[in-house]
Amino acid sequence: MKQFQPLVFSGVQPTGNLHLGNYLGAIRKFVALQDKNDCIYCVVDMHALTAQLVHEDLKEQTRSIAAAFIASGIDPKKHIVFNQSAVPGHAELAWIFNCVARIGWMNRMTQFKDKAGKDAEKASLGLYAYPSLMAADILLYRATHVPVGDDQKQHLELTRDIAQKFNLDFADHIRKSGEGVDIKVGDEPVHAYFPMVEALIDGPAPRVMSLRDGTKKMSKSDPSDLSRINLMDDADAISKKIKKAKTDPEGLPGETDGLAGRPEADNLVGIYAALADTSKADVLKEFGGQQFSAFKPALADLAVTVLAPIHAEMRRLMDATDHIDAILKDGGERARARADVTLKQVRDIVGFL
Ligand code: AQP
Repeated sequence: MKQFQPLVFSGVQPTGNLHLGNYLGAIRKFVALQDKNDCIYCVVDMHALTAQLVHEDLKEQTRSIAAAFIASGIDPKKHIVFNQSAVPGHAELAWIFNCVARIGWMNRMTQFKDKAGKDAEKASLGLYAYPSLMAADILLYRATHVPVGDDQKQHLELTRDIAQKFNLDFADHIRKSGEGVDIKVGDEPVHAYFPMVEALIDGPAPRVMSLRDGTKKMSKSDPSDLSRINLMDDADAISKKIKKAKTDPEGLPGETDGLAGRPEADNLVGIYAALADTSKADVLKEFGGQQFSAFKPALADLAVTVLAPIHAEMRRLMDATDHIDAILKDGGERARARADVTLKQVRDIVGFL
């Protein structure tokens, strides 16, 4: 019986300095998945235009994300690393998905509401349609698994909705094309062209929060640099930011229940657990009962140990522009070859002559 080939796909926007949230929520998972999976990792430069049209240096930012992927350990020979705009199929499939997706679905997207702010009328149409392009990014390769941070969960659900509607609306055409796969959605058998993607959002820090406010996501666009640890921060900056991180007056609890209602403490313990590749419960076994004055230096040391080699390699790669460009060009060609197969079949299914 025909099945979807397992394939991991994910992307990162070249919209500023990568931070610890991007690393723990996404890039580190990309690295872990590459041993046992076929993976495609994309610098989503077309998405970068959605919230801000003109960038100081989008090309340089694009290279820096590719450098971060490689410095973190992604093997661009074994897998594909490329920038989205190198494969025109992303835009073409996104158009078809714009016609599949319903306005009501888009209106529910919380990221649009957050990013558009109070004056949504002035937001770009691109920002509104962002999730449709994201669905196209993933489904252009008929990817089955998507490692992302928790903030992308809703967009992944929308990707499944788009795939499901496409599969049902074009069911007869898919059958005729001979390219469909029999799957089950819940208990329902469906003859699908696009798989139901699975979001990989696990680990102790699926949503890393701001160091200044434990209720806000750590984000590139936060005006306060003290709110995040950037991958390009040196050891001194990392230690300073962790030292200044907001906490509450209590010490660390012995068990995870004691983190409830303490967002800053929960965040720092989660970061430690993720960096040490352990659980929050194990971190609290070690540090429970101690004050933040003892925990913060240990966290800073750990963060520096993990991030310093990545930082150094990123710096080296950022000076080797030709090397990064060659990796992206090669990845773009390989991605395009795969995308063209899907596009040819989708055009046939949709009925384009
Ligand atoms: N705070 C976070 N915790 C865990 N994961 C996160 N990600 C982002 N922030 C966190 C994950 O990083 C991947 C790439 O994100 P992106 O750059 O494509 O978009 P984003 O989610 O919009 O990232 P930022 O940093 O918040 O940027 P701005 O400020 O520009 O909006 C995704 O997998 C995301 O889940």
